[in-house]
Amino acid sequence: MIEIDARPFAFGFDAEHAALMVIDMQRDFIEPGGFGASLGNDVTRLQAVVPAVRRVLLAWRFAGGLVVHTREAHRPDLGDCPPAKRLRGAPALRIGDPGPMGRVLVAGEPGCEIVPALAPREGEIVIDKPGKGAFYATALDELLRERGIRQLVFTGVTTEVCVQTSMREANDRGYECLLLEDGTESYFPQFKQAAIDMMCAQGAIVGWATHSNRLLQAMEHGT
Ligand code: C5J
Repeated sequence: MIEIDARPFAFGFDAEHAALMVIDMQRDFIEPGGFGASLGNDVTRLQAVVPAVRRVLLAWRFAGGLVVHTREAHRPDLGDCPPAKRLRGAPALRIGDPGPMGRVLVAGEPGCEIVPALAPREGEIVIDKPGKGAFYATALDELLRERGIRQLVFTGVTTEVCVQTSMREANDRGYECLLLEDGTESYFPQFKQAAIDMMCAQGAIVGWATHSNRLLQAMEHGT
């Protein structure tokens, strides 16, 4: 167990039983022409965290740890996309519509893929999830439990939507969750800050937050 300086207090990192979560680092959220942009968002904010996530991903792979990537991805027939989700709001492109990177958030389409800098490697778990949370309607919990995972280190986008929802789901299932503040981003800086503050409040009611350098230092030196 290694103590990592974190909010709201030190996180006891247990590398043997920890997995790295890379949430929805998909072209549809991060690149121009995708779902995020179709909702009127500035995607460059999200692009800025790719290097920090990559540094952690490479270190995690080097250490031989379990990596889990998620994608917000629907079946081509959209049978797993409730109308309440597809018809929400007035985006320029809805889920399933053809766009510059193929059908929006549909499995197998170019926009649904993870950005090349973070592309999954053989042996890493890739979870396609129809909801915002990584545990809803997926086999994630079983996959983690059968590998003895008890702690999850979170990176990815967006902080207050899929990252926060997944962290809350994980916390309710008994996992200890550590969020890397510089490895997550939102289209709205105030929402990122508020989401992290809320999750760390009340004695880490949902989890802990730290900077990726502190995790990397702990992984490298055990301090
Ligand atoms: C959103 C996500 N924001 N991955 N998805 O719709 O956060």
